[in-house]
Parts: sequence; C-alpha cells; structure tokens
Amino acid sequence: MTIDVATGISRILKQEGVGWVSTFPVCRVNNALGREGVPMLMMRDDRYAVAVADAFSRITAGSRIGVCTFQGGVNAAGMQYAYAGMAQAYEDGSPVLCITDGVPAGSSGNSQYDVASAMKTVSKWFGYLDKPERTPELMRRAFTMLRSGRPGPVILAIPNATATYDETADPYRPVKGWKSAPDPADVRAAVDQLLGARNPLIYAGEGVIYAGASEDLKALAELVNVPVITTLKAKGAFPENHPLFVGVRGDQVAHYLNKSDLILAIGSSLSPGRFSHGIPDPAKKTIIHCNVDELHINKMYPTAHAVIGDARLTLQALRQEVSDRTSGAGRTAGNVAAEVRAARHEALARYRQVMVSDEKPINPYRVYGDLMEVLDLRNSFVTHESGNTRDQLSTVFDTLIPRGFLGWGNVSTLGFSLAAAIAAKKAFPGRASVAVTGEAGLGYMLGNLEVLLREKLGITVVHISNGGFAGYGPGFWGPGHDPFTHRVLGPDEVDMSKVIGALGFHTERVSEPAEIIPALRRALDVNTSGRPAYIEFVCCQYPVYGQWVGRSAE
Ligand SMILES: Cc1ncc(C[n+]2csc(CCOP(=O)(O)OP(=O)(O)O)c2C)c(N)n1
Ligand SMILES: [Mg+2]
Repeated sequence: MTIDVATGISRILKQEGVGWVSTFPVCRVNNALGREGVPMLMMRDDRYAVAVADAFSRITAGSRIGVCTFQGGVNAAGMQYAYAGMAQAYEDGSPVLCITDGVPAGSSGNSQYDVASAMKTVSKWFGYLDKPERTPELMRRAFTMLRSGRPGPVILAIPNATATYDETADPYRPVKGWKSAPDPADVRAAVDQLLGARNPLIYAGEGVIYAGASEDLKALAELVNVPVITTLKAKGAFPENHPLFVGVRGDQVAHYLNKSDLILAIGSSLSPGRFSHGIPDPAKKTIIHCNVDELHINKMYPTAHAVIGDARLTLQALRQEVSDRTSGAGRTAGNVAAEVRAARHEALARYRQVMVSDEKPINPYRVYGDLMEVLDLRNSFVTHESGNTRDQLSTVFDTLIPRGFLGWGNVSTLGFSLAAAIAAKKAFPGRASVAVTGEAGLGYMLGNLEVLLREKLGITVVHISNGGFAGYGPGFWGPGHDPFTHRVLGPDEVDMSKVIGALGFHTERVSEPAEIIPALRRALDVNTSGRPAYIEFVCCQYPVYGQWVGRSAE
C-alpha cells in the first residue's frame, strides 16, 4: 500500500510503542501523527518540546523512548530554538528521538544556518531521509541507536513528508536493542585488583540506571563490602539508605574519594564536568573503568583495567567471579558500613541541623527536609534546577528508588526541571512529581506553565524564593563571583503566587516554617486531581552545600 512518509513514520512510532510525542509547531510530520491517533503534547516552545521527550527517556531509563517534533528545514526557527534542548540531551547522553523537517533537495543554499552540520554536533546520529522508501530503514537505524550502546539523541530530518512509498515493500518490525557482555579475561583482571585493594570505592554512573542494574550494583557492593558513591545523574542508582552508601557529594564523599586506592567506576564516563567529582590523585589509584563505550576509556585518567560492556552484564560477571573465587563469601575486610555511617553522620550534621531550622526567612534546607517528610520516597519524583537547588538537594535528599530523583546536567540548562517533572508525570501518573527551582529556573518555565493546566498535569513547582541568584552574589559567604548580576525582584517586590495563581494553578506563599508541611500536603493533594500547584517559599540565601573534588582549576 502506498503511504506518505509522515504517515509511515507515525505508524512506525506506534509499532515502537511510542504513546505520545511532544512538539512545538510546525513540523510536517505532525498532521500525520494527529490522523494516525498519536497524541501530541504541545509545549509552548521548541526547547521544552525536546526537553520533555528527553526527560521521559531518562526517567524510564530508555525503556520508553521520548519522541519530539519541531520545525526545521529552510525555515528552521524551531530547530534553532530546540538546539538548546538537543545540546542538553547530547551532553547528558539521553536517548531521545527528535524528528524535524529537512532541507529539501535544491534548497541547501537558501539559509545561513547549516542544519546538517548543526545537528551533527548534538546527536549520536543524524539521519536525513533522502528517499521516501528509506523510511523503514532510517527508523530501524534510529531505534537501534536509541536502544543499543551508549545512549544519546538521534535526530531525523524529513525533507519531504508528503512523498510516498510502498509500505509493504520493506515491512517494519520493532527494534529490540542489543547489549554487549564483557570479556571474561577483563573481568578476571578487574577482580584480581578489587580483591587485592585496601580501600576500594565504587563510583557508579547513570549507565547503571540505563542498564536496569541497580539490584546488581547492590548485590556486588554487598558481596565485596565496598562503599558506593554515585554521580549526580546516577543519584538513586543505589538506595541512599543503604549502609554502604556514602553520598553524591559532601565531605564524606571527598573523604572516600581521597582515601581510596582503587576506584571501580561503572556506568560513568569519568569525565568531570561542571557538576561531578573528578578523581583526586589519579596516578596513585588503580582505576577500573567499566563502561559500555570505549570512547571513555583512557579519556581523562589512565585506565588500569577496562571492562567494556553493558553495566548489568558487567556487574553480574564481576559478582560471579568474586563469588567463585571466595566460595560465595565475598570480601569481608573491616567494618566498612560502620565507617560509612560515621562519615555520613559527621558530614551531614551541619545540614541536618538546618533541615529542622525555624529561622525566617526560611532556610532552604528546611523545605527539603519537610519535602522528604511529606513524600512517599518510594513512590514519588523530585528534581532540582540549575543553581543552589541542585547543589543542596544532591547533598541531602535521600533517594530510595532509581529515578525517585532525577539528577541532571553535566552542564545544566536552566528550566529543565519543569520538563522533567512533566515527563515523570507522564511516565508514572500515580507518583507525586515535584520540581524544585529558584527564580532563574522559574523565569524559563513561565511560558510553559499553561501546558500543565491544558493537559491537567498535576505536578508541584516548589520555588525557593530568595530574590536573587544565591550562589552568585555577595553575602555572608564572601564577595560572590558575579556581584553585578545576581539580584532580581524577589518576594518583597513581587508575589509570584498571585501571578501564577491567576493562571489557574493552586498557589500558596509560605513564610512560616511550620506552614511548609501543610502547604506541601495541600499542593500534592490538588495534584491528584490533575491540577498543578506552585508554592513559593520565602527563603534566605544560603549557598552552602557539598563540593565537587578532584577537578582541575576552573
Ligand atoms: C540556560 C542557562 N543559562 C545560565 C545558567 C547559569 N546559571 C546557573 S544557576 C543560575 C542562577 C540561579 O539562581 P536561582 O534560580 O535564583 O537559584 P538559587 O541559586 O538562588 O537557589 C544561573 C544564571 C544556566 N545554568 N543555564
Ligand atoms: Mg534564587
């Protein structure tokens, strides 16, 4: 049967289990999506169209692929705006599918902006559908890239969505996605080192979550009795109430990174960006790097032993090897858990103190402490923003299930938290979904708040309202690094709860610490009937949080 390319793509997306597509118009595939009954979540700008789909892929660990469409081709206004979203997805390695219009044959001289070269800088693969009958081939390739190997965005450009082809000539079958298992000799070498180390440390990255390997990580850590840290993006890969959990950041994490003689990195690229730890004194440590992609081996640090393969298969192989060598007893050296507990206790004391503080304006940690109190941490979703909310939540927020918290941003594009909270609601409608933001993130979100009302997305935006960019300005912590550009109108000048309330959100403005819990409860309660909520917590500026260690000078 002869169909047009846009219809073919829509049908293939359905075959691939794609339940909805986020978009900002126009894209020439959209009308076919509509006709074929694929729901579209229309965001209010192209960057958010990408970000919601990106976040959906992250939150579902790639088990459900987020798909978005936006305007491209000769009139690539949408694409130019969407670039920010794609760059963030590429930076963080998220398997999102972006579909856009391609520049038609013969029109390549019509614009200054070179679509193909721009898209290649932010994608794992950029496909250009130059013949209609190649539709199944390119979609197959796209889903293979999305479901296999190191995750990353795939972009498809469709220059002629109305061109037709015979749908029966190359019938489409959904793509499974494939994994690779590590070389047994590399596994043996890694275990030799691991069992011989005095102070080994497991450094877990987001690859553990994408591989669905959290249980396997726990099993290995317990068997070898080794403490665990996770990266920001892997927060939640290891249960944070586990006796072997050290942290994401903070003095205790610095202590363990410094004292370790062996780092077993799994599912992390080990490339310290803006928001992750490096490895202090790497030449004095044995680095075992388990990764799905050889791209990261011997990248920033000398790799002593690499184990290349899927994180779950790697963890299972390591566990089997340790178990075989030790007759199932594992490595029992020392009282590791008690030491971890003491280190955490000491490092977190200063935060736990302010998490119950009655001071006014409210200390932001009090909001986080109360948020933990109110949420069912096994059945909820929280994410941070760029700024202090990232730094503070990643220091203290207890994450008990994978993706109970989304840490994001090797570089963190302000505003992504709203997209993440929306995606979490789409992925797990029964879970409370909370985005915690400062005023900068909120500014980016404002134009997209209408979407929540239109789509009845019951999420809560928690605003740590402190009148400025807290990490940037002068204050009790010193002169600040951007003293000229950190002040905005704050709670004394603008009542954001009224502004956002006028849109139709349930809103509250809270200045009393004792009111935090009741206000959060009311917000989460209205969320259950599909109404979004915004709570403005009138807070002090308190830029105190755990540091990253082992990075070269900025
Ligand atoms: C798109 C983008 N531009 C610039 C930045 C740099 N940036 C990071 S945090 C921040 C300000 C954060 O202030 P606020 O939202 O008030 O949070 P606070 O730290 O006060 O809690 C800025 C400008 C960024 N992360 N993303
Ligand atoms: Mg602020």
